[in-house]
Amino acid sequence: MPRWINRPEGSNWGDFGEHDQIGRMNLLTPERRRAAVAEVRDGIAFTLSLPLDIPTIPLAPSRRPPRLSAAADEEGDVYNRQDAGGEELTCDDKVTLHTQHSTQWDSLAHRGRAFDADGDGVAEFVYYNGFRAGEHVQGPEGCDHATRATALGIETLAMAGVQGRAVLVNLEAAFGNASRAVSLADLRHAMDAQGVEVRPGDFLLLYTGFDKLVLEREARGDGAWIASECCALDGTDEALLQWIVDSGIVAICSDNVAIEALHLIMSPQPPPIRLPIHDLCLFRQGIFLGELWYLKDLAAWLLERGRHAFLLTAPPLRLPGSVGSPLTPIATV
Ligand code: UVW
Repeated sequence: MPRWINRPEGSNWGDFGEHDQIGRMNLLTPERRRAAVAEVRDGIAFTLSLPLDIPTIPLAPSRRPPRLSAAADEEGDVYNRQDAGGEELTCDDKVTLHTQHSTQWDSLAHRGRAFDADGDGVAEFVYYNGFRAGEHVQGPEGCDHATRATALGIETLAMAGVQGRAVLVNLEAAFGNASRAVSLADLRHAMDAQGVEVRPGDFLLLYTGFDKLVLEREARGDGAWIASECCALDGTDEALLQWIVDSGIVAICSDNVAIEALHLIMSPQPPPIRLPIHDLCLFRQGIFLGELWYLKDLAAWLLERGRHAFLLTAPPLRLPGSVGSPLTPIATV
């Protein structure tokens, strides 16, 4: 039995194969990776991750900073443990890690919805390419609330070789860091002003200045609500959604919290699709989303030189069954 016979309007389900789990990442071909390497001119590398324990006060109630502790065996904690000779030491640790707390990839199992994929007249809960909640994305089960995405887990992205040409659009330079829902007209305005050329297979990075707000909040030590500050994409702009489809980009990554403006889910009467960019990208098109990246230094360097393209290397953890992953992306310019 095929998993689906109906696909959502505006989706590409099946275009990359019946069992595809990496969506638009399929557009990242060897030729495009070679072209990406040609963008490296100065050989300077930028680390695009926040420290993963930032924010110390979470931006989402279900997400917490990592908790490190010592690994243990029958003799107790393996931490500063002296070997038998007494001259050598060993440390092993373990971590409770909320995979989407800080700099992260969302996997394609991060957002799904009710849709009548099997055509029986009743909607069922499905993810990209018709993989089902409860069957392919399982959990929580058992006393430890174990979960597992047996399809669309983040390991599928890890195996895709996440390295290619990326372009950065500096929305902070174009519009400042006040709250703004960025339309296609806004995005085009910023891209034209900065000479940004987007090609199929590209990673689209949007710099908003939100990383600076996160770090300033850390320095102040408060939990001020900042999630709606700075630029974020306007998911209600149908022209913007169509541009994302037509552009051939494989991912959208930003220093902000959700890529898209959150006013929809915070309105008293949210529309049926509360996060339209997440719906388009993760559910319908298989376009990966990267959030809370640290882009400040790269954005400043590119702006100063009138550049926008570079080589991005950004694999997630190869953590089978996870629906998201922290990462330490590298931009090489
Ligand atoms: C939001 O916080 C709304 O986005 P995500 O779940 O993708 O982090």
